[in-house]
Amino acid sequence: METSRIALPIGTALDRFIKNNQDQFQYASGELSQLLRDIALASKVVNREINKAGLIDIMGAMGTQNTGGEQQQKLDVLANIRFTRALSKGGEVCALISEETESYVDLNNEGKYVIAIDPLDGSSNIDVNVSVGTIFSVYRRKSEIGQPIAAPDILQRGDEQVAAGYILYGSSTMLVYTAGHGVNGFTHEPSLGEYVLSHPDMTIPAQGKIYSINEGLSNSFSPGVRAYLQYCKDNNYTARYVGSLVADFHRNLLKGGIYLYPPTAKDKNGKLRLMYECNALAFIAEQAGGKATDGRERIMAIQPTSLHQRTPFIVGSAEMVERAVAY
Ligand code: FDP
Repeated sequence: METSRIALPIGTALDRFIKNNQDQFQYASGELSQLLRDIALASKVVNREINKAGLIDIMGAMGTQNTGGEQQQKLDVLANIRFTRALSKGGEVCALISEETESYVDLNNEGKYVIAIDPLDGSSNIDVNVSVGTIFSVYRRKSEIGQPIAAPDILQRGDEQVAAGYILYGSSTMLVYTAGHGVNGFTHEPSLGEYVLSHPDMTIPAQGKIYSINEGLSNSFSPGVRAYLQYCKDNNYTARYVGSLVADFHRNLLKGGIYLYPPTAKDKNGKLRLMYECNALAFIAEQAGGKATDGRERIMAIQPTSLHQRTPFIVGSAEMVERAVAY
């Protein structure tokens, strides 16, 4: 009898995959792969906490606000602590930009990398057992190692990312990342506590039938956005909107579709953050064959001028994004 019939292979674990593909990392010297492993480990801890939400007292608001003036949830704060701790202990990161902290966190002058992270995205979905995510971008520092970090280390364009990814805490937990050589997805195997390669070489269909947008805000969309939404309806597209960016992005990546968060009356520049939400997803989208724009230029070409800058965001299947921009 074939051995694989009595003992199914578990596949390639994330650690093994990273080691086998070490040469795909720019400036491969081991630190970047260690950093990814640190993120993966912290995400497993966060995953464990999220799974217990409802049983222990970690749901609900902290009573504090984040940089955007939004209510911080206990799990937001917890996730921020977990990722900050993991990344500061590793020693590879010199600075950390997070949705949860006003300024960047200065970690270790010897570190080679700068991380921008939204530790827990979609926080309004935490209390109701709907998918949430973590989004991260990795940049190489520009200043000399050993020196204090400076503005050019922090305010880098998306095009300068050396790796980016997200973790989706959904019906299963997945980690999806790119280091600039395609996109690979790993599913968390809870009994082993390992991420296992489940979605090698992910590509997004050039055209899909799904559009994702908070249409409740449509009264304040521009005529162009409204016309595009009408086009979607006229062509029998299907509307899908979880309200958790990672979940909406992930679904469209797998099935083909478009996600839009345009300017609104409340958020004149859109709601989403360039540095720790849009850039990472734009990098993944482009690596998978899709597109990401603010309606005028590629997301990754935008030069950030502040840490918590917002941007309109249109991302997904290439042909759908092109059409939306034409409107
Ligand atoms: P949330 O406010 O719940 O954290 O980035 C924030 C975000 O969620 C995204 O995850 C989500 O796609 C979007 O905001 C939802 O915004 P709306 O409620 O305005 O649709």
